[in-house]
Amino acid sequence: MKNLNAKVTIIMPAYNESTHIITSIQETIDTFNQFGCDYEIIVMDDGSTDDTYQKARDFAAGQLKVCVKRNQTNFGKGRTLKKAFRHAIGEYIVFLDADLDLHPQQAQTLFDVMRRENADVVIGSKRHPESKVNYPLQRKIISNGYYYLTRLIFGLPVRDTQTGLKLFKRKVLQDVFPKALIKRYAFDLELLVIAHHLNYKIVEAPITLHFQRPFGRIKVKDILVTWRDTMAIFYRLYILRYYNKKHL
Ligand SMILES: Nc1nc2c(ncn2[C@@H]2O[C@H](COP(=O)(O)OP(=O)(O)OP(=O)(O)O)[C@@H](O)[C@H]2O)c(=O)[nH]1
Ligand SMILES: [Mg+2]
Repeated sequence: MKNLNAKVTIIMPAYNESTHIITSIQETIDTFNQFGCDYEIIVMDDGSTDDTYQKARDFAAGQLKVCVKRNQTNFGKGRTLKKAFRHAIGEYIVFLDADLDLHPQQAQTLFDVMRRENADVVIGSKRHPESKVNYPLQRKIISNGYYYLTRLIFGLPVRDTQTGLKLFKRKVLQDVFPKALIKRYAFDLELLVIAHHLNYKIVEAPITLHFQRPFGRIKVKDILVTWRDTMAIFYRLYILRYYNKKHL
């Protein structure tokens, strides 16, 4: 990372992350200081109902490299990332979940893979053979089901689209975001489907995942809506050819 002579923007979407947010920002600062590259962190509160925003803002007051923004109401992660990207000035953009399931140190692996494989997008993947993951069986089943489904329909060259650590070259997001409709669910998938459709090279990297929440926040309703939104991407890609159209 030391000889990376371009700025990195880390976007951290946060919804009701009061318990983790300060450690999460601090760990990210420490990590990127260690990396020795130029960086900025954008924390984007997504209309949290707890004091995530206040905590982040107070903490960031003394920090030059951290900026905190917020949505007045809850938009969902996808729209939150898109909005944050408008403020980003880095050549490389890292999406990092605020719950610290994935330590920011792992961004190094993503940068290594990007360089080695000359990739445009590198995504952390729970299904990479070298990944160390420890998460509940129920989530594994959901994740497997989703993998086979998306593989079958979209032929994406990846085995896990959902993990909360991703690295993009700036150009990719500039091209992809305007085309994305970003329903609340299936947003990660839509970004990758469009990037793949535009012939950007997407590669997976191994991650180590420490599941912080004893019970994930996913409910049955979420799975059903994700299914619906996934089908909508299918429809737009193959039937409407929506992603081929020019979008401003
Ligand atoms: N659940 C949720 N997360 C959001 C939202 N907006 C932003 N986020 C952030 O998006 C990231 C991923 O959300 P998580 O709820 O951790 O999703 P997950 O990792 O798939 O699920 P968990 O197993 O519960 O951790 C976190 O940093 C959240 O704070 C939202 O509307 N809902
Ligand atoms: Mg999480």
